Amino acid sequence: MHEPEPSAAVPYYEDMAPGTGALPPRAWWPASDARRVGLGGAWRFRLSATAQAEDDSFARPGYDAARWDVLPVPSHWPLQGYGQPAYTNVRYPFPVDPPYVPTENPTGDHLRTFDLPDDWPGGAAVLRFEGVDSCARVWLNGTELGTFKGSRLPVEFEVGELLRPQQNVLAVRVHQWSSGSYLEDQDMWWLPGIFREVTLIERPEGAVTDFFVHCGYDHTTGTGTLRVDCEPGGTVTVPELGLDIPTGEPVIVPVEPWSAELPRLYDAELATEGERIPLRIGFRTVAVEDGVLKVNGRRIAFRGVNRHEFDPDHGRALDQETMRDDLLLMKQHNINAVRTSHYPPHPAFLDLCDELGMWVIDECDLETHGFEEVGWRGNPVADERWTPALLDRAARMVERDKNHPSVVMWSLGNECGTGAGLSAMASWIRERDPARPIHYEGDLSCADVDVYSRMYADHAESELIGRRAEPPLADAESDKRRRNMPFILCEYAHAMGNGPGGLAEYQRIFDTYERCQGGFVWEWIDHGLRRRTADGTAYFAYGGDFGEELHDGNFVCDGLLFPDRTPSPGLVEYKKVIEPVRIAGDVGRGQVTVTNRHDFADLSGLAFSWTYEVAGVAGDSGRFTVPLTGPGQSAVLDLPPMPRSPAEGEAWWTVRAVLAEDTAWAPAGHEVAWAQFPAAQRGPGGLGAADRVHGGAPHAPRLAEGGMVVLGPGTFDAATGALRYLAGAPLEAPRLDVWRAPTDNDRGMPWFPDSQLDRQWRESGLHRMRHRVVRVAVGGDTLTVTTRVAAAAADNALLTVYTWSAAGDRLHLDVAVTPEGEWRLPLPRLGVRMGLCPTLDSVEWYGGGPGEAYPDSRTAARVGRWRASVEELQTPYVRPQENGARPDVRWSELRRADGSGLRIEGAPAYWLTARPWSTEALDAARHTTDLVREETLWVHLDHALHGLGSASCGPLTLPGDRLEAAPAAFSFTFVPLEATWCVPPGVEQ
Ligand code: IPT
Repeated sequence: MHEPEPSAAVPYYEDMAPGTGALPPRAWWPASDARRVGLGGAWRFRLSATAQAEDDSFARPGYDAARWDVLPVPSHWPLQGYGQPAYTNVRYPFPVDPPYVPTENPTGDHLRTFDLPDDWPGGAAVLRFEGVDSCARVWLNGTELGTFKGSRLPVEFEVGELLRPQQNVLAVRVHQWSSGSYLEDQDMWWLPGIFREVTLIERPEGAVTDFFVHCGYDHTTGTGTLRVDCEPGGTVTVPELGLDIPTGEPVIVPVEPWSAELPRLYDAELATEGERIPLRIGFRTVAVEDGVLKVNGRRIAFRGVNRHEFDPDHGRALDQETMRDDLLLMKQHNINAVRTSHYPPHPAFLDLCDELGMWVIDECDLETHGFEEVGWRGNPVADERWTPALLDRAARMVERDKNHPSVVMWSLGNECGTGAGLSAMASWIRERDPARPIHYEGDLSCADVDVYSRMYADHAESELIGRRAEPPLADAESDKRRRNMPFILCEYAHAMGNGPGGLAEYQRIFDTYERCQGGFVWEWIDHGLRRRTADGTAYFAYGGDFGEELHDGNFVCDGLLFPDRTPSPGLVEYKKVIEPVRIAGDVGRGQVTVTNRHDFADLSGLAFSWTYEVAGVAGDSGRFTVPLTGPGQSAVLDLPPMPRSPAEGEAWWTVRAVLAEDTAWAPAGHEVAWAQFPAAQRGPGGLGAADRVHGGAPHAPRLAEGGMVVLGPGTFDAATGALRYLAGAPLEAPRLDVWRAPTDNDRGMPWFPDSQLDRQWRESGLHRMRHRVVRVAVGGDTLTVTTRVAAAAADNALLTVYTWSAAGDRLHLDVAVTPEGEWRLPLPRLGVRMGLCPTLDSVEWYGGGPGEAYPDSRTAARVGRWRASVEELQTPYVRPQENGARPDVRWSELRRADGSGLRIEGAPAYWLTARPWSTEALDAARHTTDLVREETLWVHLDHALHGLGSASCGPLTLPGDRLEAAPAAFSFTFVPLEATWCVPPGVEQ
């Protein structure tokens, strides 16, 4: 696989060839009875600014590195205080001049000595690197072993002859930039270093050189086939199946199959003369049949994510616990598939996928996206001089990962355009492993692949593809082939900032069309790097925070998890949208239909229960007995009779499906799916009798001294009509508000001006609306304030009439909005904003919760009585932006620690947002630490919000979730909960 020595003219780090001196690639196994020595830990380290600043004398035994620094291995040196990380998405951070790299080429010399354990047997041994970014040259005891590239791929060198019992000197020179960098233009931080383990592995006489477990499952007979090819030959035992067979010989036995849902593994052992290797075998067959991707004879549906390896402190140097945490979080959120974007993950991750159950598309460490910037001129995948490097990468991935049942597809790489190099990779892979389909997204002709894969295709196009009715390719043959392929969205629903919106609509398409076999949300986790302000407060840094000359800002923070692995509202929404059980209530019939949307599992692992809630308070509850319900089947369950008359309030059924027993990924009781449906509807806007606090007799407005109008608990400015005091407490009057701190999705795509709502909104002045008081009218029982809300330089406006009335201690506001003139853009929001006293810190509401929701991301919100502090209502998007809305709020109560406060009822129900800083401050902030508590609690009571969409890299907000300017009317009732509900400091009562 590896090429001979590079020509003298080009240094090894610029040679297109993959490297020198390495052993042929082979399978990875986590353990065997051969000895291993981990070489991680404290190494000596020296950083140079260029590749050739230092000679190689440091590699010789006896070199004194006592004055060098100490660096942990594995690590990325820019995250250990040497140089800086840098982020670009598509653009190379150096001139596109392949295969040459800048003279400024940070180069880290790594050095350590080690002794062999006393009982080290001698003989052959290999030195293995799991991942070094991006190019290394290695010496052991002064002898050069070779050079290599391919950052996320392993490499091994034979070292047995060079080892000594003590004081072995291992020297590794790592260059940040190499010819390999042209092949590694993934959208992520540029982070050099020895970032995965270095291990010394004994290779006894007769040890396994390599092995390939071929395992299939025949769903028509219920049998598995097993053949383990091994060099040298040996035996395979599978005690549970009573198997003890020679390698190379196939057997057929009845087995339970492996799937991501039921990850059945059989413990086995491979033994050759010199080595015993524990194996875990999963029987499954992957095939594309009749235009559908099937495993074990059944269509599967990906509910996936793209996973980069990331940790906010360690970059791509992940420990095993973090890998497991990722998978547990995925399983707990109903995710069943991972695309390893855009490189093979740490091999231990795939072991965990086998064990816990996950469909994996294993992607090669290859992306040349930056060539798009130069019209794809010089693209390595279209230049045969690079083909050996591409084949080397394909082989190192396939050989390493070929024994994992979880890996169901190979992916050639990401965003490389098209070229013969990709075809060469595909042919090699097909030949080596015909049992797995091949994926690559970047070639619309699908010449080399088995599935039609796209990224960010919008809903309408995905639906068309689902019908196999997409516009034809020019070449009829290719068109026919492609039209008969399964369709997946290898990236969709860009999870940047607040979003993605529109997940449920995608899921409907996946559930409707057999051809649409799901997709992979972009992406799993925000790659924000943890940094601290001068006073020690932590925040997450993104592109541009390290003085990069070129960067792509916070486009690196587009995950379903925050950098510290806290689930974002987007993940909670995704969990609900992809839940593997659909529960639908039919109150008329008194029944619930439960549909099993698993592909393999029946429902016996789940326990189903109901609760009956009135006005958000849980009443009776009970359990259902669910008959055996296979994948794709439904069961109809009977609801109990309605427990009580729902007269006292709005009544709801909640039906939940939870794990019946502990699993490897969550304890018994973990909620998998749920549904709510109303038992009866009461009162306007869902307000039941019990939800309303009764007022007394109506008040008439009266003029008071100081130019004020008093109406019940409200005191107004007679000239402007603004509410100045409520039950004696001053406030910022509620008034129309249409602005929000634009989300990343509002900002849209730099390359697509139509997607840039933020810019369009600002151009039309929605962030600087002025309120002209047209008329203040006091009459009868009401105070009516008519205003015209408009932006400078614009002639369109929102005519807004506030009508105030009062009864007892209740102050009531009706708002009527009428657009005037031409409104081409959707409104960010439509509601009122008011400023209250900041000590109102505790919020209780009856409505949707517990988390935030927006019009096109609200399936996870359930109706109930929820409670949160103001701080807990904030969602800390890495780049601050609109967040925190709670939907369908019938009433909310904001209270101080002493229990006094304000109750706000809505008719109809409203969106509640409360934050300790203004929209303007949120809009201006770049990092979470820019937000400082103000002396005002800003409360937004919105009648409507514009949806989120996922236009930061994908479809705009769908038409049904756009907030078009249109006449609207909505009401609020304000009820002070104590006479002294909010007294600002220094104000006498
Ligand atoms: C696509 C990339 O494949 C992925 O790595 C990431 O950059 C994602 O977009 C956006 O975050 S490419 C895009 C230009 C469609």
